[in-house]
Amino acid sequence: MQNKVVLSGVGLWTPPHAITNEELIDSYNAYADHFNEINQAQISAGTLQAKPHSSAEFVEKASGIKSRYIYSKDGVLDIHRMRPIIQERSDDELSQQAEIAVEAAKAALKAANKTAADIDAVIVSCAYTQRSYPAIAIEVQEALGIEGFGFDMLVACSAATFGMHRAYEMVAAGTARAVLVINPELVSPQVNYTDRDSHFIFGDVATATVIENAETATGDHVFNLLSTKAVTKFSSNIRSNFGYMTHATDKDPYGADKLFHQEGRKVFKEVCPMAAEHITAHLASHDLQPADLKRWWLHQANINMNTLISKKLLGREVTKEEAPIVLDTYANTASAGSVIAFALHHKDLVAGDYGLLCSFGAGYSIGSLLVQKR
Ligand code: CO8
Repeated sequence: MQNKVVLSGVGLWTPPHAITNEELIDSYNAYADHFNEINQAQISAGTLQAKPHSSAEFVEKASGIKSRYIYSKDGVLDIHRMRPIIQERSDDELSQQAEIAVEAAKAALKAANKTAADIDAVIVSCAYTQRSYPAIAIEVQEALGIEGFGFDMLVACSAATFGMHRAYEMVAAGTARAVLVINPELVSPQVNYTDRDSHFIFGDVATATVIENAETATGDHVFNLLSTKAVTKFSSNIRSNFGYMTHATDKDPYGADKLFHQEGRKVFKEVCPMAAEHITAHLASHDLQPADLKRWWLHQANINMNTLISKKLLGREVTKEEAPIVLDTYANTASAGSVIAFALHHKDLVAGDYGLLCSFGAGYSIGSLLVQKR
């Protein structure tokens, strides 16, 4: 017999700094002008392409993003640097990623009315970890004083939902009473701020959820976790080649292909139908129709993707109450987008209301959780 599982608390840590489209684009355009000036000879000879200007109007229209939060604003807008400045910490200090993970985790524990003693496992699940080992999750476990075990998981855009899936399975199987799933998405160091196609896409954030046995849940907003569904299909259309092998390949470890890059249009075309099909099948397994859901906490990569997916599902435009958008202020935060949407828009649901968290993107990967307010 499986235990009944609930999502009993969510936490959100928002960085103290923000960069608006206007600030980012002013800096990019100044960088492009400087690049074109110093490379004028090669550009005139046709051996190098001039960098065209980026535009705030394009960014908002193509993505819905108006601003993004960032862990460290220093350096990003400096046209001679174009990347954040983050000081290396000693091995005795809490790492940056663990630090933001702890902030989100504390908020989730508070919301779930839980203490460290109630948690049996910590999963840190995100697009990148700042090192391979020791696991960030184990560092967080230590910082919070949690017994049991912790491990890191990387599933890019679907890291948060897939991490919650693993927590669901542990609690259902009885191998953990409660699991803390944390998504410290410190992605700005991997953004290529000199690339016009992608410099505007990402922001930093940390989110966390408590997944626990229904019998122990005492939080104010508890959601029965009815089921999980996941699918992956290999694609290189969203890719970063950064990794430990660069030490042996004699290639530039910071070359453009080692940072985030994508074929955005292809991603859009291929992922939207996959996500709509996935969601329809997930709901059908519960004899539910899209119209039966009160809320959609969708992945936050692009507003036009969310509009298209929800139109495919419901046959009409969804309202912001039904499918909240947070990417206008947070931008794409890798796997954390649907969790931010949940964190900011779940308290008004009443007992019996259904909702769905769903991520989609790099991998490709799609992950969903069907929940019902208790
Ligand atoms: N400013 C002005 N014009 C521009 C710019 C710009 N910045 N960029 C492109 N253009 C121009 C192009 O040159 C093109 O011009 P032309 O028509 O003359 O050739 C025109 O605008 C249209 O270009 P696109 O076709 O590229 O524009 P789109 O409308 O497709 O919009 C998007 C681009 C916004 C990237 C869109 O395709 C998109 O969002 N696609 C979906 C992408 C997606 O969801 N990706 C997943 C992201 S990955 C993820 O979520 C987590 C991964 C792990 C985290 C990584 C963290 C670092």
